[in-house]
Amino acid sequence: MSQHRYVLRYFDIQGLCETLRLLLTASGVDWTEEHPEWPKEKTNQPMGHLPVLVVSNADGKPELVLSETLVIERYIAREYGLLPADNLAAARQEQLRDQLHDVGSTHIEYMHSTGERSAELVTKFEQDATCLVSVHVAALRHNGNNGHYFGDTLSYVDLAAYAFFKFFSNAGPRSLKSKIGLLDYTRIPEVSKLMAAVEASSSLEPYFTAEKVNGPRLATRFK
Ligand SMILES: N[C@@H](CCC(=O)N[C@@H](CS)C(=O)NCC(=O)O)C(=O)O
Repeated sequence: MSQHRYVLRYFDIQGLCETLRLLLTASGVDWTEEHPEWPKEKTNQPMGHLPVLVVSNADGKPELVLSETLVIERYIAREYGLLPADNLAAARQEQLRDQLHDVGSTHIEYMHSTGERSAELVTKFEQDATCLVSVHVAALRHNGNNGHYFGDTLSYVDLAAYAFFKFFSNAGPRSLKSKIGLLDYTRIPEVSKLMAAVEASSSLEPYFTAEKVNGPRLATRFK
């Protein structure tokens, strides 16, 4: 069992945090979530934004208050064996994860954009999402199309991809909606298999049980 306890601070939405929630659950660590009052609590965060992970020792004494989504994810994934110790093997996962993050970021930027920039982002989303699907399908096939990206167990990129495709399976906003169909995993057999494998993981049972009890989180606030 872990020496550490964790508090995840974020808003009560999927947003940037669903991969992290999956990682913390799959790791079987002691973690809870808090939703700070915003913007009242903004200046109390080390970098002025969320997510933040408070890492405490077994006695509950805070050791580190960590910011930046991808850094937090990798700290947890490395700590609990969801990223391999070998740097090259880890980099293979991280490049796939960053590609997912980039397409997600384009979507977020699109939600705040108007006019010409908005049209540019629709084109960018289409190009990048098309590339992403071909890269991820190739990676899943390369691993024997067994529902995992690497080997035959759950890993960091499995969880990140699960969160990503689940996010986009909710109805998309405005004109990006027509492009979001590119990421409809029910039409991509390799990704459907991944989604089923993640949902069948016993280590994630608390995550899926909580989702049933609490209902799925809102995909985004930016309507
Ligand atoms: N680079 C940061 C970005 C974090 C970020 O933009 N967080 C947003 C929520 S998704 C936030 O805190 N917004 C409220 C604010 O900045 O006041 C990360 O990846 O963690």
